[in-house]
Amino acid sequence: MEIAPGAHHFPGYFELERQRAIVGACRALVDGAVPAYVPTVRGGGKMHVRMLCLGRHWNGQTYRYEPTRSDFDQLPVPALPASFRALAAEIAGAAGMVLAADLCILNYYDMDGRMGLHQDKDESEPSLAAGLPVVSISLGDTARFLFGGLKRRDPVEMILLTSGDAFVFGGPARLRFHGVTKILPGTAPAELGLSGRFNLTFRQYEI
Ligand SMILES: O=C(O)CCC(=O)C(=O)O
Repeated sequence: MEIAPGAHHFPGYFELERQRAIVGACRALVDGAVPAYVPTVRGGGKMHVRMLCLGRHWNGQTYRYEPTRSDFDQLPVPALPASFRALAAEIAGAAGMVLAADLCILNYYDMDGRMGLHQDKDESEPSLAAGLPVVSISLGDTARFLFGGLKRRDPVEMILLTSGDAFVFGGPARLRFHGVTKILPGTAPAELGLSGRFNLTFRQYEI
């Protein structure tokens, strides 16, 4: 479903078994040797998610990507699993786009999780100029996702992202503002045994 030029929502893209496999991988990663953490951003505020970057680390102080978590614990960023990279390519292809993801931001939202309206614009200039898409996968509790325009004050559309949904924004939609206002507790499929929500966003820094 193309909701705007370059923006595609795929409700229920992943059936339950695939969701379960991805959730298992996410759980192992966020509680792994290099665990997810709550970033402190510029100005000192804490984000309302637990974040783990794969492939490249997004530094919440500099808003730049780097190989080690220099804003937190100095650990090297874990690799982006090949299976994750393949998921991103598959979904981008379903939207008629190409993505060789070299990084993923994996966020866990608890029932109070949220993310303010923002643009994803910290990838390289050539990547942004080419409109290489952001590919997003939602698992677990439903999120109220806001999708706006190219200016912060443009009108926003509210979209419910439920477990198994994929969302892609590239080309003319690549720099649209977006955010998450609310997690709807208890809405995850019981079979996942997950309270809260995982969201994976794949991006390609390098062209
Ligand atoms: O959780 C979501 O659906 C959006 C995540 C997001 O905006 C981001 O990681 O930049």
